[in-house]
Amino acid sequence: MALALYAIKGHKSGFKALIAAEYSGVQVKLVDNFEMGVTNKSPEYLKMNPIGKVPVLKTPDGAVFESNAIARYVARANTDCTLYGSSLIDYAHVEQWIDFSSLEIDANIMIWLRPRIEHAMYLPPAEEAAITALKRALGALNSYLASNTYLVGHSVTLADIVMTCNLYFGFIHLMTKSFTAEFPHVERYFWTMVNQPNFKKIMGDVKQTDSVPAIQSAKKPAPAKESAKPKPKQEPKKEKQAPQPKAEAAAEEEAPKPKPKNPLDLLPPSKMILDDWKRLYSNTKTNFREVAIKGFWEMYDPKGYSLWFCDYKYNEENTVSFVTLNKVGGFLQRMDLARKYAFGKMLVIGSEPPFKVKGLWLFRGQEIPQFVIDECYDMELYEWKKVDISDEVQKERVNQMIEDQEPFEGEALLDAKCFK
Ligand SMILES: N[C@@H](CCC(=O)N[C@@H](CS)C(=O)NCC(=O)O)C(=O)O
Repeated sequence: MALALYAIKGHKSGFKALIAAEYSGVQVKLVDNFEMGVTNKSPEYLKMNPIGKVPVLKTPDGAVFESNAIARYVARANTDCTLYGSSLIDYAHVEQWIDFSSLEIDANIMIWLRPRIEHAMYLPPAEEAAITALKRALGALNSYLASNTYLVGHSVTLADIVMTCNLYFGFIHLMTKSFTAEFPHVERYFWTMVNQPNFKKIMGDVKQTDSVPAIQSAKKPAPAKESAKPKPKQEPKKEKQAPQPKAEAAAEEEAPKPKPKNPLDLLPPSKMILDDWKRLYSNTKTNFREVAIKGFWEMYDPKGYSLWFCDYKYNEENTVSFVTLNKVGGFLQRMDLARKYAFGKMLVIGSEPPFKVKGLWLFRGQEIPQFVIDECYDMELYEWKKVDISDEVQKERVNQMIEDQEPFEGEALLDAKCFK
């Protein structure tokens, strides 16, 4: 008789046991009528797993909880199965990689992911530390995989199953191609594994994410007091719950709704054509002050547009240069929705950590557009101050930010990014 697995469909935790079962030939069946939040809160379920989490495996000898323990049980339930290698040292190495993938990879991925697919608290320093630790682990894994096809020996073991399932959530939700490109052996390993027939049967076609989902949590750090304080709002969700197999997810998609007009399109026309400014900015290669900056002020329409300085509130956390640059890069990516209505410059300042992040933004209208505040969660990580263009000092600061003047406020620039 098949062992009963209480698990969320399409979730990596259940995949571990199901893939192990494909290799070991042990019969495991998902409990059909399992309902998250109901079944796992029932008294019978709590007898099997007192914390009420999933998955749980029901066996004739008793229930097992914790997804790795369940996968171990399924691997060992067939004594002829080679998922543990063939020697004591193989066995130790399988356990070593299971622990590594759980503690160094999965734990960090979940810190990064939970505020984005659940309503877990979003703490920028915790996320930054998790991404740094994840990159360190992926770097180590990458070095190992440069000269090894599998984690242990010359065939798939339980270590590969658990590692691949843990990487799976990273690949499908968070780690875009630009993130994983730094770890080519991990990429090669992951795609080789998910294309093994026993993996594919359970996981289906795996597609790497091309964006990082927005924060869902309303429990973000409270914004500091300032004049133009964007209000925290619940973010649009990329996913509402644990990932489901593609077909199911597609079936649940709503019919497209007609797109409402952006209120900024209803403003009185402006003499300033944003694209003309962006073109002038991009095409000016020399004599920037005389050509681009002068041109900017000639074009600038203070009735139709407003200028804003932004200042990152958590500069003391910017201790790792690439993490800081990625953070700013992510912000600009998420601003994509405002391309028709905005131009921005973001400076990463300082020659050593902690780096300061400051920016200048030009927005259509007199306020920071509400849809930007609503949809780009980064907005509340910055203090925003409207530029007073009657103040020559502020105007000169605008010029310096547009032209990436170095030193800027007495410091070297680590990088300057433009949103146009
Ligand atoms: N370490 C556990 C984690 C299990 C876990 O966090 N399960 C989540 C679903 S992915 C859950 O049951 N959450 C419900 C809850 O926290 O009450 C494992 O690997 O099995």
